[in-house]
Amino acid sequence: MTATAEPELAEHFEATLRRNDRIEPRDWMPEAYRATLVRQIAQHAHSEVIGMQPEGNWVTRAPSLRRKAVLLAKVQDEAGHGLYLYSACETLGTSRRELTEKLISGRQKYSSIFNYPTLSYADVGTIGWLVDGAAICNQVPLCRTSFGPYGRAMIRICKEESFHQRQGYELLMTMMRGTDEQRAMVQESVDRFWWPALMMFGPPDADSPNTERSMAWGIKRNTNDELRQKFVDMTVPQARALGVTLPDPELRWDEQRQAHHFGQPDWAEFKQVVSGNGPCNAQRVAHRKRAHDEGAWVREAATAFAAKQAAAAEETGDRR
Ligand code: FAQ
Repeated sequence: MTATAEPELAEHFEATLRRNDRIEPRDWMPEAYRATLVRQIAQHAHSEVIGMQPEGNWVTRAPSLRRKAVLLAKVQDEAGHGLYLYSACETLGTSRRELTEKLISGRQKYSSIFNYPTLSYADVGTIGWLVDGAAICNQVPLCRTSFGPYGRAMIRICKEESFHQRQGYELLMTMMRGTDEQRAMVQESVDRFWWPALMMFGPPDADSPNTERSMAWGIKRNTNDELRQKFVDMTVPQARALGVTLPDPELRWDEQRQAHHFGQPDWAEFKQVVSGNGPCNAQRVAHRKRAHDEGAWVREAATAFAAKQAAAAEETGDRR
């Protein structure tokens, strides 16, 4: 059998992308495509796992049993999303252990949004509404991403994120129907989360080094600015229905573009946060490292149990 030459494999890869078919783990792929996917999927997985912390902060202080049960379920869903995504990375030859080590040693990123503190219970609702809302805008197109395991994981994740978004909106709506103090809590929370939510989509297209190539490979289906615009257009009527003001004096409907005009987030702050200098970066990573260290005995026990079972199965097989 003769080995297929690389130009032929590359042509097969390109033809698959042109047909809008999926690339699967055993298919040949350029190393840079593989590396880009591992970078993006790992960053996404880390975001889901670190993203459990800000809301987890309110589990013990949720105001009712119902709210506590909903919040616990939501936080657990995020852990599940992390696992689907780490598994997608494993199909590319990178283990979850390796990725976790990179996260806790600060060599891999996670979403900037989770470096902001959750100061009031209203933040649970705002995260559901704005953060999960932004996540859905960004992730629905990723269901059509060119790498099969990533796209399939995203389909399931998006279904759950859309439930999360609704629970956040319902929580805020309940608070807005409450007392003046509750309404003020919601507004204060929205004021803090609006700009960081816009930053979740990444730098403006002109400053995004990865977008062009990721779009050509069908990993990303839209640019950062396109998705940010979509999010603003989707959120403005929701804010109106809720009765909150979005803290952007430039925000207005642009009749000509049939889209909202909006101001720019503080990109210098974004750079600080993604370089590890956000308000909670050190705390988030230290917490993740502590949980990882404290779980070492569980991993060791599971490995020893699996080895014992394999040895027992081998022995039974030998006797047959
Ligand atoms: N935060 O060239 P680009 C969630 C980095 S999940 C931190 O534009 P790209 C669910 C970027 O990695 C939220 N870093 O990069 C939930 C790159 O760095 P590098 C996470 C950021 O990849 C809800 C550099 O800047 N979602 O919220 C950020 O083409 C509630 C240059 O940027 C995903 O990960 C940022 N915001 O586009 C959980 C979705 N933006 O590695 C709990 C998948 C950019 O070159 C509670 N990811 N960077 O040094 C994506 O769609 C893309 O990776 C983008 C960035 C759009 C985030």
